[in-house]
Amino acid sequence: MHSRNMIRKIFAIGVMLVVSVCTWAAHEVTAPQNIFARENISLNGSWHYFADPQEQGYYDYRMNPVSWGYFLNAKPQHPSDLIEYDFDASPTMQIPGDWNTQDERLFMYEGTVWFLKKLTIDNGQWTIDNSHRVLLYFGAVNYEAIVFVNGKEVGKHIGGFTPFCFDVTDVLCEGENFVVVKVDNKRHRDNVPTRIFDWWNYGGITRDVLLVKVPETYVEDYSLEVRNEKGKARNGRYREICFSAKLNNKEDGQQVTLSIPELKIEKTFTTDANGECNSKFNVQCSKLRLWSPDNPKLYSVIIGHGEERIADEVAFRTIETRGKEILLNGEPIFLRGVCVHDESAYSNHRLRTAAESDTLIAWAKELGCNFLRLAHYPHNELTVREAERQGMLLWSEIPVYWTISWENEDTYRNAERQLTDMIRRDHNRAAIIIWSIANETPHGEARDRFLSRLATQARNQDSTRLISMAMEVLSASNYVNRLQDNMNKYVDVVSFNQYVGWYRDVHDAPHMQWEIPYDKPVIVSEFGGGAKAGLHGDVDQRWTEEFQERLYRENLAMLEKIDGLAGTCPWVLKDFRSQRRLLPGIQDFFNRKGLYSDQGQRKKAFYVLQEWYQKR
Ligand code: GCB
Repeated sequence: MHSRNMIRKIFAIGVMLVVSVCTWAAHEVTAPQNIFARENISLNGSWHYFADPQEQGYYDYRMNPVSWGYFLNAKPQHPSDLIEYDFDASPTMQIPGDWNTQDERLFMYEGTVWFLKKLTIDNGQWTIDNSHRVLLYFGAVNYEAIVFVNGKEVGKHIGGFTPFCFDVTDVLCEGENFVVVKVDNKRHRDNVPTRIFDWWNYGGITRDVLLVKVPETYVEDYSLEVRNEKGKARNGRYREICFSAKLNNKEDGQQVTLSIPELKIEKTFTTDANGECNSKFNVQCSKLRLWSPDNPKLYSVIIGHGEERIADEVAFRTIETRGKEILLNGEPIFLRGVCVHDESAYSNHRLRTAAESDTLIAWAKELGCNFLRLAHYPHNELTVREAERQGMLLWSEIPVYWTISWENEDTYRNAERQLTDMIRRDHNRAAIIIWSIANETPHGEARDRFLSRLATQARNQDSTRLISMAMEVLSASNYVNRLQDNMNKYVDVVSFNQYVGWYRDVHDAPHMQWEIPYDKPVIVSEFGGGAKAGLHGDVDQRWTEEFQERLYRENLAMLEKIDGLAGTCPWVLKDFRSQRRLLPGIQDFFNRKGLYSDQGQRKKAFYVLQEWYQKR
């Protein structure tokens, strides 16, 4: 064994010599706002891969990390050389994409898979000079990613649904380069989410990969928000627009420009010693069209700094609560919602394209929705942008789900990082009105400490949106349900999940009473039951469309009576894959609570909800 390791080490040194023409100083950087608007080369497409269940490309037989690991992409230099992997001879899969649905051997696989992509940097096509940086961006990798460029580790990331980025300027070479990613989606007790969750644990590089070229100093982040109407200015009522921008370097005296041609706004701001500018200006109400589901008005904006021109489309709207009401642009709104997972219709894989987002949004619109609960983790940015274009309000959530390790500080840090990255990516998306910090978590002191810290973070990072979480109701007596949660004081909207008719007898529905002792709007963030599309029978026969249809009738009649009901989000838009759903012939690894089947068949309950939403 020892001599084997020696031989490997010699190869490793050889490969390292080849790649050592580059100097290493790669590091993680904050993913820039609006990444797709930056100059970039897409690394999407076909990547070589192979599974490595024992992680022998990373650890030796004593479980110590090895220097000759598969990240070197080593090749035999001599016929007697021993190298037990070969990326080039291994199959390819499409990235972005999960491995479970691209290779049937990996359908249930949870472990390590190695990926390789080669890229050629042609200096004529893409000059890398001293005045620019090159960033390697991943939209999401589930769950742990260790990234190597030309054999050198550039960084590690945990968390399956948020973007991350490395500065790889000093690791890239002109000519041939290779990126290797070790992806591991094993579940662990202390992860976020933890070991158990009711959706498919899609592994892989599931969202876009880009090589991004930015100036040495660039606009890392910016935000545009509108405030409520203000008193009379000379030309009538006006609204305040707040603009802020932040450079990646703390450079003062830098000029940042903002242009909104349709509003005839051209402004220049100067950064302070933190490399930031924060400013406010007035726009007449009569000129500004606010965004709403009925009128999803977007404005083209351009943020400028030096040679940079970052084009975006932004919307202006306000969201707030008044007593038990939710106000959009100052007017009460009822949220006609539905929950959805980030999984494509028809082919049931981790969603990859805007067209796949469109299908889900179109299905929700058919149902009469103006609101989607993006469960239970940040969804693809494409969905958020499509929803905004199409006037769909959104709830966006982090996967603090069920039984997180509340006492573990690393688990907390992980959750907070996911929250921060979700907010950072999407804080310019007016469609998102609610940040949700958790789903169905068990009451207790440690959990309260954990969640109150998260809520405070969410509030500090974004004071312009509502905060909520899907809570659980406690039975006070047989038919009396009381929502009593210490987290009440941290949320703007009280939301809870309940499954009368599925996990509790449907005949209880007419007798149920809901005690919600808070002067806040209420959203029922989940209710529903399963049905296999096309299975018909008696209303008392579980899994039939008739059973689900009655369950919806009973639930809607029951929920209508809730004081302060401001929205409903039944579970769920379409049937989705879940390893928890085993019943052969019925579930076959699908949670069947969809109002649509995964193939788009509308179940009978769809029409019950559609009719109810038409009246709301
Ligand atoms: C819930 C969870 C959701 C599950 C659902 C179910 O309460 O929040 O993730 O999929 O119930 O189908 O049981």
